[in-house]
Amino acid sequence: MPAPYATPCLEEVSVEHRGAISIVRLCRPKKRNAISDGLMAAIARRFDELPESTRAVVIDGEGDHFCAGLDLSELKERDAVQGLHHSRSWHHILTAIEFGRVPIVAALHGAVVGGGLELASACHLRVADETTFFALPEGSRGIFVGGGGSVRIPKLIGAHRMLDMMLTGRVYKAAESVSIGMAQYLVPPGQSLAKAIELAERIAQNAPMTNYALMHGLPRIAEQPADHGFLTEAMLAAIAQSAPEAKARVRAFLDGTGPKVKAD
Ligand code: 1HE
Repeated sequence: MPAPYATPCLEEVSVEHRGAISIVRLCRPKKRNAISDGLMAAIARRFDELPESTRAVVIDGEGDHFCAGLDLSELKERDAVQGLHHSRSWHHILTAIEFGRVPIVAALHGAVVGGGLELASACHLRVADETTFFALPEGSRGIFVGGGGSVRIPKLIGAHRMLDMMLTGRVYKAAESVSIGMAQYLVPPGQSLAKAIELAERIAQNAPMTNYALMHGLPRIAEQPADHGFLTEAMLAAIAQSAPEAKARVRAFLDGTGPKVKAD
C-alpha cells in the first residue's frame, strides 16, 4: 500500500496557529526528525487541516536538526514496487504543499539532508541559521533522491551543484548555501524560526490572490515557452487586479494612506 495511506503519527508533527500564520513543526528530535511513512502522512494531514484563516505557514524542526531525511530503518524491507509507490507518495504530498493554498517558509537549522532538503525545497522560502548544513547523502547510501529532489533542487542551485553533492558528498554550509540560492536568508544561530515567522507575517498581509498567483503562476510560467508565459502572466494579472482587495489597496496608495516602498 502506498505510503500516503500510512497511519499518520500526529504526535510527531505539531501545529500552532498564531493569527494569520500557522507553525508546523517536525517533532521527532530523537531521530533527528527523520521522515518515516507515519511522519510524512502526518505532514500531509497537518497541511490538509489548516484552517481557512491561515494565510502563510512556517515549517521547522524540533531539536538540533531540521531533518535527517528519509527514515532509513524503513528502507531496508522495501522491494522495487513498494519503492516506486513510496517515492510517488512523497511526490504527491510535497507537490500538494508546494501548490497548496498558502506560501510556506522553512526555518532551517542543523542538518537539512536527503529527504529533509527535498521537503525544504518544496517550500517557497528558506531561512538558514548559521548552524545549517545541506547534504544529499543518497549518493553514499547507494540510493537516489526520491522525494522530488531531482526536479526541485536543480532549480534552486543548478544540476551541476546537485551532481557534485551526490557524487562527492559535498556539504554546503549556511553562508555558502545562501550565495548559491539554496536558501534566501541567513541569520545567527537559533534565529531562523523568528525570522521565518517575521517573513510569514509579512507574506500573510498580501492579498491572497497575489500570493496564489505567485505560488502557482511563477513556477509554471518558468517552464512555459515565452509566448505561453506572457499569456499566463496576463491572465493572472487580470484576475489579481480585478479583486476588490487589489482595488482598495491601489486606491489607498493614490489617496496617500497606503504604504510607500522604502529602501530599508
Ligand atoms: C536516523 C536517521 C535517518 C538519524 N533514518 N534514523 N539521511 C541520511 O543519510 C542522514 C543520516 N543521519 C545523519 O547523518 C546524522 O544522524 C545527523 C548528521 C543528521 C545527525 O547526527 P547526530 O550525531 O546528531 O545524531 P545520530 O547519533 O546520528 O542520530 C540520532 C538517532 O537518530 C540515531 O538513532 P539511535 O536509535 O541510535 O538513537 C540515528 O540512527 C537516528 N537517525 N538520522 C533513521 N535518516 C524520499 S527519498 C529520500 C532519501 C534520503 O533522505 S537518503 C538520506 C537519509
